[in-house]
Amino acid sequence: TTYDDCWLRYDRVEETLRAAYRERLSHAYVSEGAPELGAVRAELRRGLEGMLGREPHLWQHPPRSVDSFLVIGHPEEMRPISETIDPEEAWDLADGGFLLRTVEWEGQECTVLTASSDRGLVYGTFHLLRLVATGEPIDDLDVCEEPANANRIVNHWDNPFRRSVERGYAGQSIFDWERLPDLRERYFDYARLLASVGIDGIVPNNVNTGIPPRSTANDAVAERAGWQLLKRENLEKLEALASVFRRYGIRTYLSINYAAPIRLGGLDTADPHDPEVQQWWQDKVDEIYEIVPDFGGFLVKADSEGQPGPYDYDRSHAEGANVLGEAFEGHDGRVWWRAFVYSEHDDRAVQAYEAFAHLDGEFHEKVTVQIKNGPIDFQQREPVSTLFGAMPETDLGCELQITGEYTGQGVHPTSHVPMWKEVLGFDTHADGEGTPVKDVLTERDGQGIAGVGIVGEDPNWTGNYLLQSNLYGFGRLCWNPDLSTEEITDEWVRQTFGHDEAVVDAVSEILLDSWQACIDYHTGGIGLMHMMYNGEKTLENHYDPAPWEWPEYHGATADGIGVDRTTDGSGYAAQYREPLTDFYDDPETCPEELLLFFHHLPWEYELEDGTTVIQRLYDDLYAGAAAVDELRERWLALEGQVDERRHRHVAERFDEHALQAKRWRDTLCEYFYEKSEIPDEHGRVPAG
Ligand code: BDP
Repeated sequence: TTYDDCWLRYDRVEETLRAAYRERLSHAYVSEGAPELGAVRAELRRGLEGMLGREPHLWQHPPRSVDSFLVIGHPEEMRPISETIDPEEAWDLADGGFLLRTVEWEGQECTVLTASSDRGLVYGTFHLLRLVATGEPIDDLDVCEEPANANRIVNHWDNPFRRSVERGYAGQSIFDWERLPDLRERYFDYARLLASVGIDGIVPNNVNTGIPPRSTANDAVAERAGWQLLKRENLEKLEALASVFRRYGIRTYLSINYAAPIRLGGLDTADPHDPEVQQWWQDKVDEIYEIVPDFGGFLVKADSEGQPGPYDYDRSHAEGANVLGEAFEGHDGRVWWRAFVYSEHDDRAVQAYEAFAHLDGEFHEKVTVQIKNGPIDFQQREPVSTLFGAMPETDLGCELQITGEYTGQGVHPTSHVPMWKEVLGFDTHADGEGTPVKDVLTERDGQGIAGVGIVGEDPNWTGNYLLQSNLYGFGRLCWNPDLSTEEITDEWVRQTFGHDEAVVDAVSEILLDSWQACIDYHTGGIGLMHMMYNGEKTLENHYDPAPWEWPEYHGATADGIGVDRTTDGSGYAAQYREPLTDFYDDPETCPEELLLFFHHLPWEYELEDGTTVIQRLYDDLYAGAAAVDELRERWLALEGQVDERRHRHVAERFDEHALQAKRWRDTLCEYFYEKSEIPDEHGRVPAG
């Protein structure tokens, strides 16, 4: 292919291991039936041929002349399965779960893969192939896996027809609506990548379905914006796309525009209380299911950044969402309603909670409220959104950003995995101590995790080869939030770069250290954020430093820095459950990494180790830029050990990364010096 295989390279496994795998996997008896099973057979052929040097022999009955074989099918379906595994075990698993077990059957050794859903068999197949790719033994398997999160969705911010990707840094959109229903090879490969890590849904179009805010798009372009995917001719295109993803157990969704009853339906209102509007949505949803029978549902950005919504009719977000939720009654799909809504409050951190928390219990059962991980906007590090602890009666979903809008975009190889671990592990205290976000998200079937997509048309999919690890890690964590960052990173590196220990160590260390470095040079490590350049109109860059642009987010003045978000300040801290409020309210107990998010402190306020705030900021900014130099050195040292194409590509990005980290360091140091008039103890600021 002309583009990269990412972690599905299926490189030949070391000769010493090959025989053992061949013994077990050269013969496979695979159920025929659902389209997913075609995907299973195709993947087995491709994976095993690559890794073991020959395609497996596929049987339609148990092979008799061999000592050992692989068998894949539903419980009770085939004798080597029904006679060795209690079907209840498989039926009891969550949708997508599977069992992978070594058993003896009529004198033969069988590797059995069984699941109650076709999707589960797809996941189990990828799991087995991953074991081979990572060099794990498979002679005595006893694996029982099921997804922790019921929904694991990628939200593409792709603008259909124009093929641009909002916050995409890897080229244009892979989805070619002009040509659909014609299919591209790339759809199949993308579906394989997603299914291999357990993703079960995609929203192929941007949440900005109207003319994107601040865009200079003319009317002709606006006519082609995402809202019009609800037209019948486009739904037929959607079904073509869905037919590919369905083979891999992935359901297709749509971002919709709240004013669609007006724009498409010719009504003069989109008021959710209007019976004609209700009927219009009902008819539209029914029509979609006629065309796309496994349609996943709607994603909605309403009353946010220029998009229409229920506020236009003085209705609440619950009233707004429920008209859509009702339209999904009787269908196997639902509405993902984003909580990314601003309000009147001066402090942006306070706003989403203000708009949503009081609506707990009012949402229709077919509605999920999708909350960004933090209260601001996908910053390098944020406290966890207060909403996760505030809406026990509502199906909540968590929105993460796979693409690196604020973490170095397609250039800096910042791993988001440790950040996501921190978010999912955060104790909300919603139901007393020990109610982490990951548990809040897994109470009911209408919940889950959404990630803002990262892929584009670039040959490497993600802008920088190393950033493929974020798509991989996103899926793995949605499947199992208890996997450690180290485990996920190790799996990804081995499948992507092979098993040379020097390479595995170096690449893993680069990724494991990348997030802290990113925080340090972008913000210093004590809770500042949102100091990036926004740019003029359509040129929203979010990449370069510009701390003077949004002073309200860092609060630097002559006397100190940080924003008072305590109970007596903006009140954000008071939105948490106790004891979190007290904990954040007091600068003595507030964790240092979030200190300036919650507190405005004098420049010479002493931190625990005796350093002053201003000195710590200088030190962190310098440490961050130095860390990037070191990451770059580690990568450069791999020359000759990683193929030249990938090595050179990543090295070039590191050159730019190292410059950009210093640009951030110097811009921020200078700015903080101007405000504080306190020089660096080590003579670095002000510069020479
Ligand atoms: C911001 C992005 C903007 C998105 C918005 C959103 O800069 O492009 O449209 O979030 O999430 O982070 O809707």
